[in-house]
Amino acid sequence: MTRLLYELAAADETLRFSPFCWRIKLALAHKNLEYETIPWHFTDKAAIAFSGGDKVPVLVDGDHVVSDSQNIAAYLDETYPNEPPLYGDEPVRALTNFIRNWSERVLQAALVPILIPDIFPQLAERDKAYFRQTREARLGCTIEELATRRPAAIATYQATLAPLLATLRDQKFIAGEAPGYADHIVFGALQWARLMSSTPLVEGPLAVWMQAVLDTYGL
Ligand SMILES: N[C@@H](CCC(=O)N[C@@H](CS)C(=O)NCC(=O)O)C(=O)O
Repeated sequence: MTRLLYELAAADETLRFSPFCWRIKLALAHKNLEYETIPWHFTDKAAIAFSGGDKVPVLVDGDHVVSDSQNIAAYLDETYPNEPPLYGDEPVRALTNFIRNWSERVLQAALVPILIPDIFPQLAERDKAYFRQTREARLGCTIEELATRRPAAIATYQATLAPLLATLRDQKFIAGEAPGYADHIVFGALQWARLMSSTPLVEGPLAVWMQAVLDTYGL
């Protein structure tokens, strides 16, 4: 059986930059599950219509089709209980949920104004008009206006890193001695930054931690 993961790609299809897809790739590695990826572009909605959604990640695991990273993580824990847990039991599940909300609503939100202008030129040509229209509508300004605010956006992003940096001074991983799903989630956000930013955003202890996560899984 081939396990398939539909994953967001740039014009260069080796550039896979979705924070949500990265967390699932690490989750699959954590679960010792092999998979193949299918590069997907923002406007390839028809290619994932079978999932009932219009976003990636989408996991096809035999007869099971699961979309949304949250659903996929829950599915993996339910389906592969003998592999290391992602969410696991309370209170890890509850604390990981806090990390997910922080990562999406604070960290990723701080990265959006920095990365949108950097992502745009790297997209496949067929995605560019869609990306501009949807992101400008969401942000209420043009991509070019956003780019002029980069220094302030970087200062905000740096400030959001304080709790993460303090945590990684005390412990090797967010989940403790070994990476857990909380690490996968935050890794995904910073991998998005690392891959797409035109200036370095992930350095020092953060880069060391990211490498330690990758090394754990032999990636
Ligand atoms: N809540 C979803 C979010 C997934 C998501 O936003 N994926 C983005 C790529 S990072 C996407 O597919 N966007 C398609 C679009 O904007 O049209 C999850 O956790 O999987």
